[in-house]
Formats: sequence, C-alpha cells, structure tokens
Amino acid sequence: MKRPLIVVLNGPNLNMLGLRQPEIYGEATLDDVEQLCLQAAERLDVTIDFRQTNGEGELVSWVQECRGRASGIVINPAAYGHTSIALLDALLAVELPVIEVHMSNIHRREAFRHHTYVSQAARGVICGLGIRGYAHALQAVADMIEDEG
Ligand code: CA2
Repeated sequence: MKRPLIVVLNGPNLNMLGLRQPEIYGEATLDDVEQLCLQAAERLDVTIDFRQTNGEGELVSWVQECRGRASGIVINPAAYGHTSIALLDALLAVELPVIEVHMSNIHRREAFRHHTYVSQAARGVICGLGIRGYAHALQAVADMIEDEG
C-alpha cells in the first residue's frame, strides 16, 4: 500500500535555525529538524515532503498544491502565523488535517505572538516543545489520517 504523504511546511527565517538566537530556539538546525521528521515518518509509515520558504506567496502556493496530493499538513508558519490571512484562507481551502507547530511557547513571549491566524485552520496547535513538537505533530496527523481513512 502507498504511504500517505504529509507535507511539512516551514515559514520565514527558519532557515536561520541553530545559527542565531539559540537561547530561544535551541541549537538544532533546520536540517536537524528534517532528520527528526524523517525518522518520525519511518516509524509512522508515512512519507514526508519537508520545505522552508521566506516568501508568503510561495507558502500559500505550497499549501494550495497539497490539495489532491497530500493527506495532511504540519506547518510552522513562523511570523506569518501571526500576520497572514492569505495563509489562513489557503489552509481552510485545502480541507486537510493541519497541525500548527511553534518551537517556542508563543504564550510566554511578546503579546503579538499570542494570536495566530493559522490556529483557526488547525486541528491542533503544539508550542513550547522545541523541535520535538514536529514529531508530535506528525504523530497527530498520522493518527488523524488513519482514523479517518
Ligand atoms: O517558535 C516558533 O517556532 C516560531 O514560529 C518561530 C518564529 C516566530 O516568529 C514565531 O513567533 C514562533 C521565528 C522563526 C525565526 O527563527 C529564527 C531562528 C534563529 C535565528 C533567527 C530566527
């Protein structure tokens, strides 16, 4: 049987992970996050497509491309989560199970990080668990795909 595809999307500046601000985001790089996701995908018997972009339009296009291609989405929208109604609209339109991830606990940070538009399209939100949040998010989406056939 073909493995379900889960697309793992990463928003702006996450390519800098591990290179700056380790006190907030830790020392792992985005390549480390991808490795962690690949290991989780093996365990869960799913395929992942792991991507990062700094462009809001590109992120919106990648979400649109998930329709008919992917079975679920894990997204760390980074700052676009707090600002982008376009991203919210795209996530609502694809009608797929979405889990939102933030490595830091956005509720312990500046007030402008407490709200995210993306949360309105997400089945669940994981924050504050560091890069492990991605593995938990993949587990959650894989469970949803299995439960909902
Ligand atoms: O905690 C998260 O995962 C965030 O999505 C990270 C975003 C931030 O805007 C969100 O409020 C919370 C920032 C990603 C930028 O990552 C950097 C990593 C290292 C150096 C500079 C930026």
